Amino acid sequence: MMKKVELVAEDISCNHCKMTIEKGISNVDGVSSVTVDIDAKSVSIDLDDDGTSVDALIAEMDELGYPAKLVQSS
Ligand SMILES: [Cu+2]
Repeated sequence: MMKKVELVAEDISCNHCKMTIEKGISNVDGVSSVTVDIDAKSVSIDLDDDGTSVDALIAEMDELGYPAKLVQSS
């Protein structure tokens, strides 16, 4: 089952942030794709594994230096 998660992180400000987050989150188990929208400060994540929790994604965002909140998951 595919699952989508959208996070928002207020500290996203530039292309460096985008690249750091896209690289870091794509390394989390179960993540099939991740796209950062700099203007919206959003992180859109496609999961191919229901076992990957939103908490794990938010923990990785913390590790990367971008505290994040859940917008929605489906
Ligand atoms: Cu930046």
